[in-house]
Amino acid sequence: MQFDIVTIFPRMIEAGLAEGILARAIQRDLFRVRVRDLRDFTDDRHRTVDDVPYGGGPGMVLKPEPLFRAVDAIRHDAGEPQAVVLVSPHGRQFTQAEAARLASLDRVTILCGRYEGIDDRVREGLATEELSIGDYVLSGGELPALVIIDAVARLLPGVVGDEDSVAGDSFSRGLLDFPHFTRPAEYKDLKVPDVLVSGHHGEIRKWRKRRALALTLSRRPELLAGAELDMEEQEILRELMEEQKGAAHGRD
Ligand code: 9D3
Repeated sequence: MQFDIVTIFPRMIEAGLAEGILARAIQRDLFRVRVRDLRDFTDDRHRTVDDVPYGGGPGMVLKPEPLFRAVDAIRHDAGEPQAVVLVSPHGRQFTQAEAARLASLDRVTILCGRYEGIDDRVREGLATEELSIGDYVLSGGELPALVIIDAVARLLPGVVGDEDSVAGDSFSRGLLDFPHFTRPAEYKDLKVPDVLVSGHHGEIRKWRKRRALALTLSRRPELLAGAELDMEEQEILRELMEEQKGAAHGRD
């Protein structure tokens, strides 16, 4: 898989890919990221990427021509991208399902905005989709692009060493994770649950299921609608919901 990223801050993208699992995967050529500096596609001496908005108002708007030319260069070097993602606060919310969809493609281009906005013809005539990473205001699209690359790359074969850990990932299964512990078994009066220390693998598996389900039920109950639960998990969930009901009655 290859990502092509268009940005006025290439070093922000490079810095985000220089450490950890993603850096290692790139070194091993498990996926590629080519970062394009938007200013390389300007045609004036000052390498101008923005201009004042038509109709007036505060702030500057990214000009369309450098972005169209950057994607032309990507097409020329690597062929037609299967997705041209405009990262923008107006986009559809990026989720684990969107990550899985993008991970099935082999060429994804991401356009990062800055300033107050981007000339809307980029959305209309260049991007194939628009994605947001959540409802908060950031200074630009570079961090969202890194978030998308990270979530997508983790789904590519070999990127995360332990495939089981990807399959078991909270949002892949549609549940929050169970609590984790390591040694020592007791620290500052805080104890690791006995069952985990016991070595009874059947009991441990069941405890983890119960804790993952209980946490999901209390913090993110809406996730349960889409979760894939085995028979044992369905049974545990019924028990937890009964306990909750019991507690609710006890309150009044
Ligand atoms: C002052 C301009 N803003 C009005 C509230 C609009 C605006 C434009 C551009 C706000 C933020 C940005 C920069 N953000 C992104 O490009 C962005 C983003 C985000 O801010 N939050 C969540 N996901 C994303 S994806 C791209």
